[in-house]
Amino acid sequence: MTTCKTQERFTVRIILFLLVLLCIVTGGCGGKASDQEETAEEDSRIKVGFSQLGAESDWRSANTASMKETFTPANGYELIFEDGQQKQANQIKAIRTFIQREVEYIVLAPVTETGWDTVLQEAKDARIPVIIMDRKVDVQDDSLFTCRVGSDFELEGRKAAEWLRSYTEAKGIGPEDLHIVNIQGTIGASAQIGRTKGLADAAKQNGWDLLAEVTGDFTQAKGREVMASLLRQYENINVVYCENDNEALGAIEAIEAAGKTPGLDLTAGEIMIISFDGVNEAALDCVRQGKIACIAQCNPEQGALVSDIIHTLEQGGTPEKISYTEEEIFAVDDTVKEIEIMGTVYPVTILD
Ligand code: GYE
Repeated sequence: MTTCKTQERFTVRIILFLLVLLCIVTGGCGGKASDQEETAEEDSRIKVGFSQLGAESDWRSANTASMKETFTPANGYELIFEDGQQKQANQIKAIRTFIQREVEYIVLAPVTETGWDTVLQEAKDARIPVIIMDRKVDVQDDSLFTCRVGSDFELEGRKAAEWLRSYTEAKGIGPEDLHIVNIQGTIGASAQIGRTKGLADAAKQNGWDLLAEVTGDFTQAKGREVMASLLRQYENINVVYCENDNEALGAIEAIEAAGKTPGLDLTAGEIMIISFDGVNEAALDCVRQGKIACIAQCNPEQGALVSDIIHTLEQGGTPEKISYTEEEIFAVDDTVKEIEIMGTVYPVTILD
């Protein structure tokens, strides 16, 4: 059904464009040629509604920028952008507005996984394809969205945990000597669910002491606040697993304010920080300084991938249901050169 509508629109656009072109060539329509060209160009733009979940982190700002840079009039798009400010209700409202405004595609970066069935059914009934970007949606019926572009968050978590396992093993630190706290992302967000699972599974398998899991909401302020309170609660924390870099920057502030040192030398009493994203320059600098030991990259450059999907759909094609972004692992210490997860080897990029 969706494909039919897309083809219809494609044909209408071509006819419109040819008609205007004919008018211009024959001079038959009167008026200025440039006005007609402009109208034709505006009519041929693909109307896209994008519901972004918020602006909580540097990753999010980079992701929004990637979308805005891609979905421009020069690239043949009209973009309607809505910021959900971390609230699912706002995102649902935005989707309903997009439907009313008869956009041709909806792009949704969902704040949490569940609760989307009704509104996505409404979009489907209106025959508007929905592309999920970044986090996942957990819906009863997968045909409620056309496809998803984003990261494999559990894999990111496993990579970070495997780096920690390899590093501490190489340094002769026993698993029972790792006392870890997890500053989680926004609860219920795929990036939180996957990264939390990656660590929890590894802790179980390796016999690590996972002291606490507390949300830091993916923000620097909350990361700082949560870390300060964890330090008061537990004396023996020596690893902090932050589910994004903004939280890590906040955790570093709290650790230093408590007179402790973020670093890689656990035997000297330093506290090791592990994190995700690798977008923020300040966080990458912290890696260079050893204040963050390892970052599992999360790639926010997803605008072009979404645009490719729309082009495929415009031509009547079927995009992959899920496309994952390519992601690296960053560290400064070269003890761990690569890690292996389920038979796949991932090299570690050493920053200098
Ligand atoms: O890691 C974090 C952001 O969903 C991948 O959300 C995204 C995460 C990202 O706030 O910084």
